[in-house]
Amino acid sequence: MDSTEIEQFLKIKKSEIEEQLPEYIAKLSAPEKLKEAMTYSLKAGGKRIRPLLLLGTLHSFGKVEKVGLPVACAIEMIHTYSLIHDDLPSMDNDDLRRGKPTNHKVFGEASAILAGDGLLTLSFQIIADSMEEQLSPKQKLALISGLAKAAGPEGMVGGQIADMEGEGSVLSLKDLEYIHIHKTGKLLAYSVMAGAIIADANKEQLYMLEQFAHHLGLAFQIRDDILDIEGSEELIGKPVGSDTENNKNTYPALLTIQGAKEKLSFHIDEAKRFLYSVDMKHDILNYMCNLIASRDH
Ligand code: GRG
Repeated sequence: MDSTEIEQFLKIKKSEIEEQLPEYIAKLSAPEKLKEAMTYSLKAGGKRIRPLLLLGTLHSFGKVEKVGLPVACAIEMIHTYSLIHDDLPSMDNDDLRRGKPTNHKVFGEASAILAGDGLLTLSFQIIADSMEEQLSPKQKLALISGLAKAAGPEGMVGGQIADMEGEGSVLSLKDLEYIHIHKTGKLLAYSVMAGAIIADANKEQLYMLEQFAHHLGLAFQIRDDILDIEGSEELIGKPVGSDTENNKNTYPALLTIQGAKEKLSFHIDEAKRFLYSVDMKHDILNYMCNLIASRDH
């Protein structure tokens, strides 16, 4: 596919994901206020990069993408829950997310916590209940266990607490990498791995894609760090330390912006090296690498 066709593919898949997400909530037999709070954040926008990675991986293996839609939606639900909880007064205490009032600003703190809890648990229900015919019990178990690992204490939740604990002190690159890999990288990497599991990839392909996804996840977070501070011209060229505006540890803080950009290119190059070692189509995932490296939001 050329780049126009890839953009079209991603646009179509994004709207399929966005149509499907609220449908899962609408059919729940649950209190309306909870459903409203869950739907509010699911419909609040976002790039949908994780579900698109899953569907892109399925395309790479020549599989019908539709079979991956439930797991793609489950991943986006976990991501949305993490953003709702991250915005809470006890965490980042943010009023706005994607330009809209945060969940707790609209529905109150207790309801926002429950909306997050609802999205987290519903994601597993969706995978367990879906695709009776297309997936073997072994594949379903691998998908469920992989998602729990990526999102839970060994993944995103572990990364989030390490991030909180590191606030206020200057971390080593190794500690910062732990945070990045776990807080953001694991769920992003799972999105690729879930596509590979659904496509019934073999052991070697799974290994190569795991390496690909690991580097892609790090690149995604480094780009996020760069975007956070790129506006502050005076910071360019010198370490910005952990005493920056929001007192957070970032790659530019440790390595300067230039150093962070070099790390970003390194991880993108490594991601592509592993991607091209897998015998499959590469066009969409290669395009998504470039998108992640150069994204401006
Ligand atoms: C609260 C358990 C728990 C975890 C929170 C994901 C996370 C962990 C916190 C979000 C804070 C943050 C800005 C992390 C940096 C990278 C990141 C995950 C950005 C948001 O993801 P995008 O860019 O967001 O995919 P959109 O809005 O496009 O969905």
